[in-house]
Amino acid sequence: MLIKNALGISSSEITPRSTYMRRRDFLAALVTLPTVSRMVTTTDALTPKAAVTSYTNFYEFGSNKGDASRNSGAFKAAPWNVTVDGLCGKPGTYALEDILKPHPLEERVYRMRCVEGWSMVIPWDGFPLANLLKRFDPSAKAKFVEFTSVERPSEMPGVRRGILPFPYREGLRMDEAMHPLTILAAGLYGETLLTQNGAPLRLVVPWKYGFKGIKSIVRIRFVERQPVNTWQDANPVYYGFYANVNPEVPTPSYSQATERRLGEFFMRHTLPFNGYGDQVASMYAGMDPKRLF
Ligand SMILES: Nc1nc2c(c(=O)[nH]1)N[C@H]1C(S)=C(S)[C@@H](COP(=O)(O)O)O[C@H]1N2
Ligand SMILES: [Mo]
Repeated sequence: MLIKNALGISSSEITPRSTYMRRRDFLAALVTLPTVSRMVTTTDALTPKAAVTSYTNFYEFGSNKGDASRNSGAFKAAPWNVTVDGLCGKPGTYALEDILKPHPLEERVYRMRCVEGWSMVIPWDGFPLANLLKRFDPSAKAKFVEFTSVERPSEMPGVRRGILPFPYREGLRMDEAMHPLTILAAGLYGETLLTQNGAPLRLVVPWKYGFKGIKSIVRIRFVERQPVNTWQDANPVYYGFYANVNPEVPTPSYSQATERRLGEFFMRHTLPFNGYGDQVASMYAGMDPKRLF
């Protein structure tokens, strides 16, 4: 019997079956991912995998860092469908395998910065969002892209308690969505995503605060108007739409000038656009920097 994961990769092709079966008891469908290229955007050391997979924000499972790894036993990331619709010529609902098939995974080592003041360096396995969006033939009227996370009360204790206005939603302006640094990730550290990191498919936008990186995506919609993202909906004083990392603009609860890299003792200075300014700043020319948050 071949056991295939959501990506259609047979694990028994990669590891000896006995090892796989043993591992499977503990890790459900964690599977090694083949990647075709590597883009490293920082000389900073990688954050250890144990930290990346345990220090997470995923409010559908609770508001504490360990909640999504502890409280997600009932969550099923397969089978999985993604709907792409709105202002485009070819809307449709596709199985995850068909979403991923035309897009070979690349390793992208990105700095990540949460608005709470911590940061990480993560080797993602993903592909440019632009490549996916183009397949759906977005119309000229589409100015923004809206993303929606799965909402399953029976599998998600944070959803049952209504700790945020779910389903979790996010948005990007079309040029941000099409930017070559913007990826959809299906894995990290060479393995399929664990639930807590947004299995089976999540957004990664390295010049923005972490909350833009919406997890467990089920819908991508082309829209004309700027969408309302969940954190802005919950608390517009703290959270904006653009959420570009900006050390000059403090939020009511955190100065954004410095950050603590997980695993390090000393604080680091936060860089404008999280250090990606040379690649992305031109998209915001002429805009009020206050609005960038
Ligand atoms: N659906 C969903 N996506 C989400 C969140 C969430 O609560 N729900 N939290 C966001 C926040 S605040 C951060 S910092 C990143 C964290 O991603 P990581 O846990 O994989 O590092 O996920 C983002 N995506
Ligand atoms: Mo965050």
